[in-house]
Amino acid sequence: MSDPAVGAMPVLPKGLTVLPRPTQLLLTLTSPYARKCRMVALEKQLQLPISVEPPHAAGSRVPSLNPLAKVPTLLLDNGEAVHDSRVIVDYLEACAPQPQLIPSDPYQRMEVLRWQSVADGLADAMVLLFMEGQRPPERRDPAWIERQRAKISAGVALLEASVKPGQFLVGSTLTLADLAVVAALGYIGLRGSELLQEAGPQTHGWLNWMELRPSVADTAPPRA
Ligand SMILES: N[C@@H](CCC(=O)N[C@@H](CS)C(=O)NCC(=O)O)C(=O)O
Repeated sequence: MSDPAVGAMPVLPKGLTVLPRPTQLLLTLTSPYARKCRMVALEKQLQLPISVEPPHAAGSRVPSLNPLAKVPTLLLDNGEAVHDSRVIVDYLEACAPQPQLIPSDPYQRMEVLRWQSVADGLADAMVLLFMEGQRPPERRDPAWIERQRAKISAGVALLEASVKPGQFLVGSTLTLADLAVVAALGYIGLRGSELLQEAGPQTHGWLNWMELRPSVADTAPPRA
């Protein structure tokens, strides 16, 4: 099957756009990286079916599709898999350029991708903290835990100095930066709510404001 040009992508009656290749996003509902991809798809009104497949669950297709055995993994109709979340959002942006979430201007583009890097790094630190917390208490490493907590505290402090309720992080429109930061803060709230409490009024106000967006509200991680 040959790919139709992006401009020729059919628009579904509901206003949803289909990707050039029918796809399925393999994920867990708590993954902040997967949530980022889902928010991007929703903002672009892309039809993106999901399949909940924890990488290490029996029967999960993820390990056979992604050598890193991580979610999100985007499965294309030709059997190819796209990973990780940064590559997936870049692909979604290329397939559906509107609304533009990664600016063309080189400086703004760098700013957006730098925020994505901070946000994903915060999520990485929170994942490591969570996994450390799953180990028996006597096998936990306090210095390692402290190092991850310090990264989260520094990131949260940077956000407190950078966000303002009612304002996007880069430029005057929504970008991937905002969605990546929402995903990271949402995951910190889920797994380490005391660390999110450390965030100041600007961050909480900004998060409340972002949560008014359907793409953000509709992808909130389920509480265990
Ligand atoms: N850098 C990756 C991170 C993905 C990741 O770490 N996903 C976690 C779930 S939140 C995972 O699949 N972990 C399973 C494992 O590491 O084996 C991305 O942006 O997609």
